[in-house]
Amino acid sequence: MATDAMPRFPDGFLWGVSTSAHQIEGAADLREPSVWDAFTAEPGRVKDGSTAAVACDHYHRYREDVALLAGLGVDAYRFSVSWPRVNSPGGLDFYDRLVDELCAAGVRPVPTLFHWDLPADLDWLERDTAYRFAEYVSAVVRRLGDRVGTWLTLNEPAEHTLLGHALGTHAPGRELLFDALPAAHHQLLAHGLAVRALRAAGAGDIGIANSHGPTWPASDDPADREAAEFYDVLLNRLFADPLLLGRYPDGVGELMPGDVDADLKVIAEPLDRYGVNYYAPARVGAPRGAESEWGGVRLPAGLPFSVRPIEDRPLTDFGWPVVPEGLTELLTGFRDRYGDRLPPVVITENGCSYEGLDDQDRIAYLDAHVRALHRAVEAGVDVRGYFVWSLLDNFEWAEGYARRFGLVHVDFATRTRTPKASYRWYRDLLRAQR
Ligand code: IFM
Repeated sequence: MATDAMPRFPDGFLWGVSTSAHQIEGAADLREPSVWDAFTAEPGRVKDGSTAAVACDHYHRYREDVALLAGLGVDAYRFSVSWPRVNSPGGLDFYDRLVDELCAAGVRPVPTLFHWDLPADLDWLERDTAYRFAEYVSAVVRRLGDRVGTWLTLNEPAEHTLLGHALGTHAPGRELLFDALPAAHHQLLAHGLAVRALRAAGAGDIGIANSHGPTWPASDDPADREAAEFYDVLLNRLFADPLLLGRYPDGVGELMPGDVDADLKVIAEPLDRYGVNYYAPARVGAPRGAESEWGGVRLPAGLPFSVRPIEDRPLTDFGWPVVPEGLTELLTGFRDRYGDRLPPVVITENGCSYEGLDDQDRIAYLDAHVRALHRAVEAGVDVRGYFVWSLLDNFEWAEGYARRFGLVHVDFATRTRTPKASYRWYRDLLRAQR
């Protein structure tokens, strides 16, 4: 970890932490099922065989968690609203209580309206799901809009499409490869319809949380460069170009269903902020006729690219390379690519999985990434906030409880919360920034 003082961020910079409903709430008996409940019930889907039925039991312990946020001194808390819970009697009451508690603690609520827990009877391959999403969003903003000023529509539609619909390692477990693209289009359409619904209700500060990372060609060989460009289109541009430029990258629009040009007008509704979830870059080369590995996920041999290891870098417990300068590269690259079409950026997720209460590795990771973020600010990127993933250790999807991303340790037998060394480090960083 660097020992020199952390540089100051601009006045008004928003410091926060993130979580998501399915990963922390529990109280599954008090909501309708989501696609994740059905998925985790299938043997072998989640590595440790666990479910999120209780998770951190945040539903019952939210007051304790808001007290942890207040102790941390964050300006804002990014959580997600569970669509299946909102569909259940009394479901919105929970978010009403949570938002009241946050406001009383002086923490700005920043809800994400979809973080992968689709109601079990819905399907992103169906266009109608986008319209159902907008109805649900209208119900949420009607109830919470008097206290919530900042909204995020979707979390990481790229991963939800790739892992959930193309590769089948996440819910709903489909293995459609490129036939999964309609699920991406319908999520993007849902995003645009949600922006319209939020604006109609008077909301003024709207964004999305998209995951992005630089793509590094494995070599200068034209075949590696071409493969890396393909990957960049698939993971980055497919989800940013329609929002920011109002068009799909060349060759992609033809693969999408419906009246794509008309839909793009909805998808490109202007945004007030652009949320970026950053974890690591990817090194990508030409296919090698064999499986490759992407962040712990097996990629089939038939893809037009292969993901290669990033060597000579420390790895997190998840096996993800630690590359802080990738964040600076990503943000300056986005500024160059999208120019004044890029709204002010907020880092809506950044973090790492490590074991232990004295989590010096996490402190080093976060310290280096916050400095890398500052370099992007110095380079002229308009960055307005940074959210650590995550407040609590939680249900890490197909990994179950084996990956710990929290600033606060959760004992999953007792649900006892214990702040880690990184919690105190982040608290001290925020105090010094004030
Ligand atoms: O836990 C996830 C989160 O739900 C979405 N972004 C990445 C995190 C770490 O894998």
